[in-house]
Amino acid sequence: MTEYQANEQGLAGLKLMAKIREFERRMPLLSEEGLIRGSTHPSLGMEAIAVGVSLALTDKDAIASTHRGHAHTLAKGADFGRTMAEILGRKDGYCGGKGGSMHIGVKELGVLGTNGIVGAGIGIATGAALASKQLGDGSVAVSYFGDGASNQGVLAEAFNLAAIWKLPVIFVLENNHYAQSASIDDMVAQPDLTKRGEAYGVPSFSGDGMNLEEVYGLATAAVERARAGEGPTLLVLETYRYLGHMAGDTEIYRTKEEVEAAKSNDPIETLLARLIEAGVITAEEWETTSKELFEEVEAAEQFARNSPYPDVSEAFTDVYAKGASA
Ligand SMILES: Cc1ncc(C[n+]2csc(CCOP(=O)(O)OP(=O)(O)O)c2C)c(N)n1
Repeated sequence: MTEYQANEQGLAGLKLMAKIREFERRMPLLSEEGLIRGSTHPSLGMEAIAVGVSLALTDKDAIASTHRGHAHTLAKGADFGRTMAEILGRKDGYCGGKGGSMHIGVKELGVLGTNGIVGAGIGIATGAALASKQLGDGSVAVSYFGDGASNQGVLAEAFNLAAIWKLPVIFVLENNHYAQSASIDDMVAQPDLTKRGEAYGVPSFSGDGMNLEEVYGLATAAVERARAGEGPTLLVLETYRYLGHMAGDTEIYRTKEEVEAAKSNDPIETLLARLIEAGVITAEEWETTSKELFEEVEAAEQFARNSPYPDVSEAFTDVYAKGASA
């Protein structure tokens, strides 16, 4: 039993993970209903990374997310209703419904955007860290990216610049072992991905991405290093996505047994068991609490459903920066 998991902070993390999971569980259902245009990429099973990293950050810190970025955005403090509205393309969404699932930005929370271009956030976060260093505002930037994205060329340039300039950036590699249908075993010859960081002089650590406390501990240390001017850190976190890559994924590239085995190490269930054992919450109390959390997500969904679509006259507003010519 560890100190973090067995206290109120652990309970707050548990609640946030459960609420995010309920939010994400609804994605395929909303897609089936035809309410989501294009695809969404839920991250059930991967909640401990988003929550554990976010708990180590403040509103002033920035994150650059991925195509699988709802959890990162929500964990950073985004409103569940406005996030859902954005995914459904509604006016009350953070980008007026024009960004959708893969382009949600929340400036006031430092959410620089989920991103449909695999690997793009690596460069964006490194740029944000360069800005932080030049402004001297003490903020750090986090780039979340997958094992697939780790093969993108941008990683080499960003890691190198971040290391030589000692930029306050944390590279969070979510290793869920698949890039769409491609297994990491077929895509990477060197399975130890921390070597990617070490090759560029970026201190690199691996950890259990299904364990909230472990993620929080690694992220906290990386944030401290960054704020102290010591430069970038790479965190390679082992995780698994329970659902397919997106709605309609036939999942022929993995077995049901493999998915079930991964679920036996579920981040929510294991933390709940520890909190119960430590007397922080009882099973009955959790039943009531989780019902309340689900009701909050239901309210967020209703808020989004009731929000109108943006007017067609809005199609070109907020698309270019003021003063720029099209
Ligand atoms: C530059 C680019 N190449 C390819 C794609 C198509 N694509 C979308 S998601 C994805 C897999 C990404 O895998 P990974 O980085 O491991 O993230 P995960 O989906 O596992 O979270 C691919 C290849 C894309 N969106 N952008």
